[in-house]
Amino acid sequence: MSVLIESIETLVVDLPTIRPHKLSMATMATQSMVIVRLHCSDGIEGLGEATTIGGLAYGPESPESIKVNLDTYLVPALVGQDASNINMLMARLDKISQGNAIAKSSLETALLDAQGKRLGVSVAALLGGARQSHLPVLWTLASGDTDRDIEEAKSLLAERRHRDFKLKIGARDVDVDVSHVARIKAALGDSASVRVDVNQAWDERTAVHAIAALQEVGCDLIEQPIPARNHAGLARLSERFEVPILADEGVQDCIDGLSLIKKGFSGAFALKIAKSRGPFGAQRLAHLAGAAGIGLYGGTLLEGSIGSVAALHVWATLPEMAWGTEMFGPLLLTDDIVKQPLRYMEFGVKLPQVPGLGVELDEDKLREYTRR
Ligand code: MUC
Ligand code: MG
Repeated sequence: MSVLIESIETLVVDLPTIRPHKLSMATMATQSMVIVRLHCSDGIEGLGEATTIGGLAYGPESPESIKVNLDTYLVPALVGQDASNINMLMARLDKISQGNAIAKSSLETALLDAQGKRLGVSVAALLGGARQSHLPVLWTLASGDTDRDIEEAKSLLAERRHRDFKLKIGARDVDVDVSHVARIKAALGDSASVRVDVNQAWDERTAVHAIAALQEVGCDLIEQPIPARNHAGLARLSERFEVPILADEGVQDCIDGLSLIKKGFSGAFALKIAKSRGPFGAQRLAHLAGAAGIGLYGGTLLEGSIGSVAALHVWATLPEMAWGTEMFGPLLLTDDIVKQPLRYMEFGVKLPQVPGLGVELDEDKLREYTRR
């Protein structure tokens, strides 16, 4: 007998960040996540998360638009359908909606969580099996203050919580940014990897000048220095410099991946389940990158525990990623809406080994932080 999707609830949850998180396009003091609760006729509930950054400053989807699109279009297309055929359900969603990758990712995640619980296996097992149970996790230094960033990094290194650090730059003059990076790298030395994320803030000319200087001060990786759609420019920068270029906003899915590869891009790809409309799309992009010899990085849209653990299940199925992961989102928030937070240790995080995603909602906390 088939199991049907009975209802799907969507909630906007606002959680404060532990400190201001300054990116080139926005400063975050709160993270707003759309939480999906998918109820099936066998009594099983699947959880998913649709999260973006800085309202509309980062991309075309906001938490509010995601919720409206889910409630008005995507959820009605799934209610009453067989919950166990995820490929059919995702094809159904693609037929009625162009794009909306973040919203679709939350639904695919919830379907996988429910199916894993139903079959008694983890989401990683459903996706072919985990090859790793502990994954490295980077931390982003983005307080906006160099001394505070150095202090933060030193204490995280001492705790053995993180040893790779990403610095958010691009909002200030290049010279100011370069000296910020140089001071942090000099303070941490070889004990840490220091990388930057420009979030598209430069044009190609500025990038050429800035990357040369960043390479000089010991920066290990340059993420999305120029606008997302300038694939030819990303390819040129990757050829010009020894320091690798990481495509993030520029590589949402396999179509972008193919375009970059065809143009000769030789850097690395940041995978995000939300960009690729869910775990399966992220896996497909990873396989494309593997075929082209492109290194991988497990990226985040600063999701909370549900979105972060969903991505970890995917990353665990892949060969070890050249640049590790940045699934630190829950640690940037003052509280959590799940009962058992993820376990961060030894410069990484443990993959839960229980059926589904391995997280359970704390109903009191969920009520407390749900937007009314
Ligand atoms: C991004 O563009 O990479 C990931 C970590 C972080 O601090 O911001 C995000 C988004
Ligand atoms: Mg990025």
